[in-house]
Amino acid sequence: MKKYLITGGAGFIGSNFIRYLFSTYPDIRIVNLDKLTYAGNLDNLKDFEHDSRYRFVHGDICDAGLVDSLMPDVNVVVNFAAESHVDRSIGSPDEFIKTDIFGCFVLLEAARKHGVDRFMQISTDEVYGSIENGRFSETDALMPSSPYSASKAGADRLVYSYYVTYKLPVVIPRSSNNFGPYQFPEKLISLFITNALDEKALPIYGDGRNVRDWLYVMDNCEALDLILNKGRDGEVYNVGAGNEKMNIDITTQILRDTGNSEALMTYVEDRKGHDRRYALDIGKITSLGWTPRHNFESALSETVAWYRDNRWWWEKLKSGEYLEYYQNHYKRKL
Ligand code: NAD
Ligand code: TDX
Repeated sequence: MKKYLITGGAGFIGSNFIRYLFSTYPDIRIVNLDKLTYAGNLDNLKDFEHDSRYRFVHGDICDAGLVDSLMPDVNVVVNFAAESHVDRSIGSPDEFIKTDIFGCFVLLEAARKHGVDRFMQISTDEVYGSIENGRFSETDALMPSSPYSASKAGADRLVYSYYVTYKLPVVIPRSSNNFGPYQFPEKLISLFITNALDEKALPIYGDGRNVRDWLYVMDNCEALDLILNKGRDGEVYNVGAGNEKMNIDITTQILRDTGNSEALMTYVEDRKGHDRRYALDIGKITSLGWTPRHNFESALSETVAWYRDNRWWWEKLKSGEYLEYYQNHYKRKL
């Protein structure tokens, strides 16, 4: 039986992945280790709270004793735990270095000591840096440009080194920008949808023409599961959907779907070191048997509908520390 240690499972992608696993494989066990930072939220998995197949452990992946005590009971490790927001990494990088690099090291050491069948490190397309034309393939050089992406690149290569040096059976997916339900309202799509539903300004950085390849979180979950089961030891897999969109195009659809006018579009100071474009060659994962199944425009509309129907989930998140962060970062009131 597969017994997973999923770290960061109370966050956006981790919680969607746990939900996906339980609905796809009823006979599994999952231990979810999460520190519950501002981004971790037990509401994301409320329906599994009393499920005997599921155990939540409140703790830090940097805590070697705790991690070591969990490892004997699992045979698959999936590391989602990270500080994940580029803007926060520009303001205060410390936690990014601790969690994203050192935390990953702690997990690797315990996995090596106890032996696991699979160790999947959730990496990101941002490790390649920005690309004006063309697409990055898995063998391209890493040129990360924010403290966030640099810490993810460090972990990505550290994981690879455990394959080469210790033969730990690792796989490393590098996914593009995810969107969907349960995303903390600080990322472009979740922030803009929730602001638009409240008829608040949508703060667009710079000229709004930066490009990201948007991937619906459920498509990503299917890709991650395939990589976990069919990926070759030591290999990296790009995961993207080919949905290259400028930020202003996304903004326009969100305004349309929420019945708002373009008057909410507000141009603000650009992000420091703002990567212009991310684009991935996905030939490798496609030949493993995956293609994204969701159409971008309809998945975005469904996502807007989810946030409209689930105000209980996000309204309380946009208070307290969040308001302080928002005000300092955007230099404006929400
Ligand atoms: P998120 O910020 O929503 O969730 C991160 C989770 O990790 C939270 O539940 C948080 O409490 C937990 N966490 C943070 N520090 C921890 C620690 N020290 N110990 C234990 N738990 C800790 O992030 P997300 O958007 O779901 O991203 C998940 C992973 O996927 C990250 O590794 C991120 O780098 C990667 N990724 C994200 C995207 C994206 O578009 N969101 C794209 C590619 C890769
Ligand atoms: O308020 C905003 N205004 C704005 O114009 C925010 C939050 C973002 N943006 C722009 C910046 C980017 O060009 O939107 C684009 C997307 O920004 P984010 O949602 O912050 O995502 P990004 O910086 O691309 O990083 C994301 O994708 C890769 C995730 O946060 C990472 O965790 C993942 O690795």
